[in-house]
Amino acid sequence: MVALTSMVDYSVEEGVAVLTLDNPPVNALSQGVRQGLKDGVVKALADDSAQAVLIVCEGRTFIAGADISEFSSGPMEPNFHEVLSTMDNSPKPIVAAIHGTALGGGLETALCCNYRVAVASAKFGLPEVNLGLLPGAGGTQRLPRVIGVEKTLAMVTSGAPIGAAEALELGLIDQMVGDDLRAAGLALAIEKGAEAGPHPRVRDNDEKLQGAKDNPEIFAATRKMIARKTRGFLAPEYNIRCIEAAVNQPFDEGLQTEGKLFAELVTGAQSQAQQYFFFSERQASKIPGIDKDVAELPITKVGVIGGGLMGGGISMNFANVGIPVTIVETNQAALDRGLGTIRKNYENTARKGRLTEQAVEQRCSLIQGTLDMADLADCDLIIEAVFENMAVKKDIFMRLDGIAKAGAILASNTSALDLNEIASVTNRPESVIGLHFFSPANVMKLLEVVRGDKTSDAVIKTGMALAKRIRKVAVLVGVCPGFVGNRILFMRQIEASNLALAGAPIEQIDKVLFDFGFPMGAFQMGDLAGLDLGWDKGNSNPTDVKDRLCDLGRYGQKTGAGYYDYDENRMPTPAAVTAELFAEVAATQGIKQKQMSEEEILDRCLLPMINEGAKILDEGIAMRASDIDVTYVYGYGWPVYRGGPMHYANTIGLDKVLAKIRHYHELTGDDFWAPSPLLVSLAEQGKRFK
Ligand code: 3H9
Repeated sequence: MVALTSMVDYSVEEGVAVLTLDNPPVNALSQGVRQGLKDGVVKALADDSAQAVLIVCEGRTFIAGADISEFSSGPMEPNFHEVLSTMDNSPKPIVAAIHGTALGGGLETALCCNYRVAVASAKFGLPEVNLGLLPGAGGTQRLPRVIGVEKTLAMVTSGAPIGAAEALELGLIDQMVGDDLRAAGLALAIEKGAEAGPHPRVRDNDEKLQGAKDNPEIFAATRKMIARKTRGFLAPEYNIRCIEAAVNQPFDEGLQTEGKLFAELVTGAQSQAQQYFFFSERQASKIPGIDKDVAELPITKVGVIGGGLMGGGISMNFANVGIPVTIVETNQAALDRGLGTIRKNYENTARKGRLTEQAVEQRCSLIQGTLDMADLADCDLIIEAVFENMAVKKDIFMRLDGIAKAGAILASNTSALDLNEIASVTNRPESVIGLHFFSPANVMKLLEVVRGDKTSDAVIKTGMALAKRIRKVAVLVGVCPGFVGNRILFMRQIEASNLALAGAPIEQIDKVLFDFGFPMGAFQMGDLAGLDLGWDKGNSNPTDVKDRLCDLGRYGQKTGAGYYDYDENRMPTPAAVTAELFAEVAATQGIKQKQMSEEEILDRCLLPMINEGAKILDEGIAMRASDIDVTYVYGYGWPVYRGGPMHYANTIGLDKVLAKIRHYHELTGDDFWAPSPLLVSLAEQGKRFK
């Protein structure tokens, strides 16, 4: 065995040059892997004792793609195209032996091999679109030649991988093999090495392109199908253009088109934001200061208090991964309603073909209901998910303290209340944690894990690990009103109302936010959440338009009217009454209404969020700026191609952000606009949020 580089070994076994890649954790195509692959193939071609080449990977996976961390450091030799071209032009057959995931550049590498074998659990995909990119090493030209244009379009625009069985059916792999992948790969390489060439090359076979040549409408159909989901993103469209090039241009020209479009994307702001976000998401799960020897607590049974929309959604997360749940309600009717809604949700998913009938039954059977809190005595984790009222929550935690077994975790789903106060009524504040799910809890990916003053490390570690188990992305935050997500959101909602008072129609404000990339604007979001949330009936504030709307029975979407009027399909139209109320309140406060530019609206909605984010960082409520960004993308629909509020601020430049905030501070004289000391200090030093 010869080490070609620190990441690639070369050996000859039974007439086959075996290139063994070892670049943990995912065998990304770092410089040492590219160099080793290229040198290995060149060496094998000159090696008379080798008649074929086998590429196989150590560790948990085949190559999972280009090394994303190298994109920002500029090109390093050897160029990946050069490596692939050496492979493509090899007269000796090359076999790829695949386990784990062959993703992005990994699949592109496999596509430059003459033969591919894989274990049954292997997955294949071109997920570059999720990084704001396209497969830039021939993937868009080669994959449609193997699996056809339609399937390729689906894969490159969604980024979703396919399994080995489907890959075999589509012709992407030649054989699905048993657990001894290396031996199976070697056997095929020995067999092919004995055959006279030339060996099949993907680039030479255009047969599967013919369908799309005859039916070019499939491109328009794809664009139409993904339009809503990919609004604002550049990469999906660029991927489609590359597949069009594969169909309409000769192979080498298609490669050039792909290269040109890749270069545009990789240096663009969207991909930079998405690459940043890829690492931010992974960083969020790392908690400095917790000893790695701290053991996680076992969670095998969960209790949920409250079977409403939130409690039901939370319960589904656990049932989905096979953890039994007991829901507690205060009366049978509420319990039946809650369990019924859960079943209906599962059945809807089954109707869309995403769940089998059997799975529906299995998941429903994991969710039991009770009216007796004492039934939670054997639960490892109990999550309280009742409405936001401190007295009610304290009462529940006091009772739970007497019921739950020793060591059980007591969690609150509060979205804004003081977790320490809740914990204080128990004799085990170290076992109390916040698990703030976002609505709908069975769909939204974010979980704010709230660390109380006394929460133990083991409980925090368990909370973070549990999130991963139920397929959520967790962000650890400290205690303050609204934690990270809602505290920042409050700022935007306040300023959106100020803008409406100052004369901007709410539909203009919402449109500016929608065009920025949010799924909906501030007022539509208010209507969705319900305007009566936090409204003190009979005690309305006459200068608060939200309260005034509630007085009129306009609680939001659920009553068919809120800031907007809604039709039976929940489509909003502007309501005269809302504009009149804003004008009336503005008049009583001496505010002169005027027209507003889109730029001013956007600045005034987003800058307070950034400023609050800086305060949150300064106070240590969030550990990192990137955690705030993860919260915003997964919890509040901040467009991932803009990275999150803190990344967005960095891209504008903190000096410019500060100048604008100071401008509004001076103009209004309102403390609301007082710049965060951290922002001031970073901006003055020419630094960025970290
Ligand atoms: C590409 O290939 C472009 C080409 O077309 C070429 C053009 C010229 N690079 O996710 P995990 C790290 S673009 C660098 O927690 P899992 C990750 O940061 C690429 N690092 O594990 C983490 O580090 P840490 C196309 C990478 O088991 C650790 O590995 N490919 C890369 O849940 C473990 O990651 C993709 O987009 C990378 N490519 O999931 C695939 N990948 O431990 C991206 C991972 O320090 N990767 N890391 O936090 C994935 O989807 C998942 O990582 C994977 C494993 C499914 C592979």
